[in-house]
Amino acid sequence: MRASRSCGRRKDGRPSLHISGAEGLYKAHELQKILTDYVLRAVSHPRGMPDTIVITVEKMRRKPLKISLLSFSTVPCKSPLEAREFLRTCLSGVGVSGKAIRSGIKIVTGSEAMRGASLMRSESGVRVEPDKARGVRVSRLGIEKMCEKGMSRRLARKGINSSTVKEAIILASKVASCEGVLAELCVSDDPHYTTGYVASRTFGYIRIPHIKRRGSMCGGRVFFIDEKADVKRITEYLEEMPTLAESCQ
Ligand code: WAQ
Ligand code: MG
Repeated sequence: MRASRSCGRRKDGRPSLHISGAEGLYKAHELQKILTDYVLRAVSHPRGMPDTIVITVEKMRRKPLKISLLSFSTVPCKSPLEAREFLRTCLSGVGVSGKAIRSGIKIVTGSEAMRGASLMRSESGVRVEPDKARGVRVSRLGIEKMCEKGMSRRLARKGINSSTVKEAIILASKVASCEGVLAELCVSDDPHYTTGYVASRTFGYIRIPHIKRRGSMCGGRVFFIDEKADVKRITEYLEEMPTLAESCQ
C-alpha cells in the first residue's frame, strides 16, 4: 500500500508527499482483513490525510526464501545526541566509515522523507540507489505464524508489541539477510514516533529511543552496503525476492 498527497509540483520534481506505505506476504484468506487494515492505516496516519491510496495485490509465483529473524534489544538513550554517539559506535564496529555514517545521518534527519531507503556505499558514503527520490522499497516480506507468535510474546513482555515494532523487525531481518548489506539505520517519519534502530547480522536489531525530537517530520532508512557490492542484485533481492522470517531464538 502507498498513500500520498499531491502538493503541486515541488522543487525536486516530485509531484506528491509520501504519507504512508506498507507491504507483506499473506495467505489468500487473510486478504480482506489486511486490505481493510491498510486502508485504515492510510487514512489515519499522523503525517496527514492522503488524496491517493494505491494498493497492489500479487500472487507469489515462487516459494519464499526462509530467513532468520534478528534478535532484538533496546539501549537506554535519553537524547538525539546520545543516540548519534551510540549509532556511530555500532555502525563503525561493522565497518561503516565515519564519512558514510555522517552522510547516512543526513538522510535520516532530512525533512523530505522518501518512500524507500537509500543504498549507501559503506566506505565512500556514495549513494547508489537507482531512483534517489523514491529509494529502494523492501517488499514481499513476511513472517511464519509460529515465529510471529514467539516474537509477539517476547515484545509483549517488554510492553512494545505494536505493529510498528514488529514490521520494522521483519523488514530489518530481510535487509540483514541480503548479501552485501553491512548494516541499516532507521528513523521513523511519523512525527510522534521517536524510537529508531540500527540493525545488522552481527549485532541484531537495536532499538534507540529519542533518536529524533518529538514533532519532527524527518525520517528515513539507509542500507550501508559493501563498497564493491552489486547494486542491481541487492535491489532485486530487497524488492522482489519473497522472504519469510521463520527461525526464532
Ligand atoms: N523499504 C524501504 N524503506 C522503507 C520502507 C520499505 N518497505 N518503509 C519505510 N521505509 C523508509 C522510508 O524512507 C520512510 O520514510 C522511513 O523508512 C521510515 O518509515 O523498534 O515506522 O514506516 O520501536 O515511518 C522503527 C521502530 C519504526 C523502532 C520505523 O518507519 C522500534 C518506521 P516508517
Ligand atoms: Mg512512517
